[in-house]
Amino acid sequence: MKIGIVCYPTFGGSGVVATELGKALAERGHQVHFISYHQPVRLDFFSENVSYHEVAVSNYPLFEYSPYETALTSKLVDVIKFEQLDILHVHYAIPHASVAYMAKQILADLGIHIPFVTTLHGTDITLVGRDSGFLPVVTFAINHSDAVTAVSESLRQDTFAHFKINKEIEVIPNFIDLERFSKSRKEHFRKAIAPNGEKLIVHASNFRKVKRVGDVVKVFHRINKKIPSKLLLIGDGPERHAVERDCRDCDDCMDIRFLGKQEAVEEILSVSDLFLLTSETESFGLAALEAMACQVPVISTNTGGSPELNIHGVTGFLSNVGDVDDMAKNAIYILEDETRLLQFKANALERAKEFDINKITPLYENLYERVVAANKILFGV
Ligand code: GMT
Repeated sequence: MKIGIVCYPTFGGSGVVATELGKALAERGHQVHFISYHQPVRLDFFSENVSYHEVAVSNYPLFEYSPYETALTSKLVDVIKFEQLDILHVHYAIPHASVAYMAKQILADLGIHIPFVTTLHGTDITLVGRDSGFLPVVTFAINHSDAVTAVSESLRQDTFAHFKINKEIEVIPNFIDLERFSKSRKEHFRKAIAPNGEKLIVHASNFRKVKRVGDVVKVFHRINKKIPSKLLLIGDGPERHAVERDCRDCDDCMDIRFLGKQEAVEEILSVSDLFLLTSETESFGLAALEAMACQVPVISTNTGGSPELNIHGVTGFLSNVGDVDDMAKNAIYILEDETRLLQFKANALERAKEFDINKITPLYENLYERVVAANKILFGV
């Protein structure tokens, strides 16, 4: 199949999922065309089945806000026409779903009928999409997608709750490449960070408000009082500066390290003992899945799709949003007993295996086949 993938190229979860899916599809023999305004971060290799098409964003002085949607639509029309794509898969509804709809209409005028699949990732529904400034467009674009997927049952329910949706939404969860995300021996790294055998606690995110990174630090203070530990914070984003500044005034400031954006997250996860995900809402929690694949148990909030991944008392624990005392209590329970910690680590890996990329990619392939077949019946092409 010839598949076009539209995504955000940044470190965000939707871009990572889109890129890893495209790579897996290419390995399975499909021709994959990525279309974005920047080369996706994980698209750092050459494959004869992968092409990248960059959208040039105009800086014409009249535009205070560059019309990215128009540029992306034109690029889609051009790539779909020239490369004769069979299907388009857009990740994150805003603005990709409405752009795909527009491109589809332009191409229909030219006698080219391409179907598109929209994957909802989370904040496009739970935060931004619900905003009245976006709602009518997002609703329309979802309803006019040829197929819609959500990354968890919770996100599927949220979409029906917040938008007037008249079509089915399939759940296809996030997935993990277990070859890349596996525990590797990085003891020298662990020794450098935790020279006295301290436990290593880790958090990774884009430091947006929704992640409540301040809670991560609060949970850490409580853990560190009982069990000597170090906290590693991976990633960057709008809240980092404030959180980092607050940490500088803390007694255990020297136990907290801000690592910024990291390519080889799996190497850090490999030496970690516990992952903290304190989000207000998390449609799936890809970062937690990456940790679990590296045998790191998870202390998370119980909102959104987190309970569909993190099994309370088995792979970690779930607490109410903001209940840092409960999170710390659960973290200490896992960390204070070495045998218990090892059991939680093993459980985390077993759970992660259920989201193996080799199990999930065929679900997308199957969806594409159904959508393309239905499109053929509709247009006789
Ligand atoms: O805020 C983020 O984590 C980024 C965001 C995105 O769309 O780039 O992530 C969302 O999509 C991920 C991939 O499907 C999910 O694993 C994350 O849970 C989800 N984030 C939120 O719902 C906050």
